[in-house]
Amino acid sequence: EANPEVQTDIITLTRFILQEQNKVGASSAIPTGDFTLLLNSLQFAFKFIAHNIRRSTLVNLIGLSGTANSTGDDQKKLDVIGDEIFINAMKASGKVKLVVSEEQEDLIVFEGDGRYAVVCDPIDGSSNLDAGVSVGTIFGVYKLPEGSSGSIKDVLRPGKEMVAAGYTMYGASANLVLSTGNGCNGFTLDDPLGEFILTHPDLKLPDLRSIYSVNEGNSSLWSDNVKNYFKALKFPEDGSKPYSARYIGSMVADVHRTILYGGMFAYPADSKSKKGKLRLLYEGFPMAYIIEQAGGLAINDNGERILDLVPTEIHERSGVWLGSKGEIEKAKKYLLK
Ligand code: AHM
Ligand code: MG
Repeated sequence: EANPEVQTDIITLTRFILQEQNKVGASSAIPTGDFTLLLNSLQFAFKFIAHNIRRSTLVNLIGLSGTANSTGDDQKKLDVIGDEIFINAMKASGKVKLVVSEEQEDLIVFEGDGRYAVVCDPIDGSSNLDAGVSVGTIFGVYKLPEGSSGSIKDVLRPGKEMVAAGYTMYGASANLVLSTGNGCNGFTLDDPLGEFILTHPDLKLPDLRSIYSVNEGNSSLWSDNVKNYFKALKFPEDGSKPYSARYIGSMVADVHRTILYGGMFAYPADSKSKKGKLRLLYEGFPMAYIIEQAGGLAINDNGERILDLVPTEIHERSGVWLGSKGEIEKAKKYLLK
């Protein structure tokens, strides 16, 4: 008799992607075999980075007791390790022509005939690493235009042209949230099995939720519109309950919570960071893509749709406002006042 406690027919990431491709058919921007291989390399990078983050505390402890190395040094290493793991995995896939990484000043072009461009922040939120707080890898995938042999123009394109985007959050478990433009799905890494398992099919954010997520320490630097919006959440004029504040300081973790619980997340431009802090190409675009696919909205400080923006350089910054549809519509009213 089958044991009812053991699921014997689980949907792994690879199985899920194959199923999706059978649904969409060959007309998809993503040829079946190529994307499966690219995704395999992405999965491998996430597992490898997760593994290094998990053991980093132990490695640091050993280092501290035996050597003079400061923890800061070791943690810096993790940023570099994450970057190297990601780039090597993309190169090894044979399907990627170029990579843009937050950790690399210039784009990296590979030999060979890969037809994809991958943009990434290998370990986002790394200031949180020392405290064991969740961090994540953010990524987006473009298909190279016909005839391109790989140049910067292939990634200076609007985010809506991405064929896939997502992130992996390294928290209590490694959680991958992925979209190939056909909704948004969440997978959890089963460590001993070494597979990402579909645990959150067809993720959708609630349309409204009274949670705001922003670095309020910057509030004296905000524009009046931004100040007024957050003030209205805390001191509602209609006598309704004030909003709850939640801010982790890791974009991936703050966005992940926003997808699961609803609410809004923002990193606006301010008088010190005149263009905002977050990067458009590999932070703003992938997160906006995921949020829209989950039924939410993502705009910049001018109320423009983030996915319509066209970066003029690979490390360009942008104000970011994303989350539940109703909450971002409300924010937009204040931004455009
Ligand atoms: P990083 O790419 O250098 O890690 O910076 C990005 C991070 C985001 O994860 C997070 O939303 C933001 O910076 C937090 O910034 P702050 O410490 O100014 O609130
Ligand atoms: Mg980052």
